[in-house]
Amino acid sequence: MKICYHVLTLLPALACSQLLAEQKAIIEWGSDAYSHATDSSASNIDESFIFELGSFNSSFNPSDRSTWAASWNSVDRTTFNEDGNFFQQTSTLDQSNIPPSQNSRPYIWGYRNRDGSAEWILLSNPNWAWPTPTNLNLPIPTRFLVSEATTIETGFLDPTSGSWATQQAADSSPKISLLDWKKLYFPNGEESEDLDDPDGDGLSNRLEYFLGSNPLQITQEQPLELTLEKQASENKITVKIFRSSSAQSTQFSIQSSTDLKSWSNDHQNFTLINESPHFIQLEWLALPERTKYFRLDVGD
Ligand SMILES: [Ca+2]
Repeated sequence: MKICYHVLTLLPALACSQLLAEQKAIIEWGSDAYSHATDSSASNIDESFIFELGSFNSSFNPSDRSTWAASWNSVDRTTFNEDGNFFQQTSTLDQSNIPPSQNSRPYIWGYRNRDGSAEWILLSNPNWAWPTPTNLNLPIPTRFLVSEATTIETGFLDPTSGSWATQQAADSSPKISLLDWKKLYFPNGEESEDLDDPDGDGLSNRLEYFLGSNPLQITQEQPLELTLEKQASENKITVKIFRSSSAQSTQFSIQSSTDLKSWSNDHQNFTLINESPHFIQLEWLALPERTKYFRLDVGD
């Protein structure tokens, strides 16, 4: 009330904005439970899939998939519930998070958060609409449902049977920040620091984010794949580092040790030989040593 009074006195036009700032729009979005949802290899979609509600800005060109991620404005996201075979989220929009391009239609973009290939479904309906800054009063309930989508930019949807599937796609899945990624797994502001390891698998939250693994479920896969090829006078050490295509650019380095106590940064000795959004492969021609341990250090 103090703010309203202050604004009313000095700048009457802004008083309305202040009042509107208190309005909120509620959007329920998702898929029907127990729908038949599969990936492009006809395997059931699992919790490695993330679904986002958002819109594209004006540079969105449906025929150029490589630009999609850069044009994407994410409003909210959720993971797929593989027990019930659905995803569902209730998002609250106010002045702070209405998509910047209000004329752009809402889209639901589903993608696999960890895999050797990009899998997407991107769908919408011309009747779906965002609230506007001057009218946040959407009908209650406002629902954007997969079963009602009519525009499929990639993926498949069969409204008659309720089936839908993701599709192989060019590789530019949306990026997610470490902070937003943590909100997915610790939604109610639960404390979990970047270096915490709530599932006790030896991988910190920051490393799980880098790998695209679930921080609440023990990860079996090793983040590093190490091979040694003995040559005449030197050893060829190859390191393959797996990473999530959804993680934003993250600093990492390879460290080595001969006693597991003192570690030195060996990153500068490695040469990049292969790279994809899902892995990095490096090589080092090193002088033979008896035993050497390697570890991956992921920074901020
Ligand atoms: Ca962990």
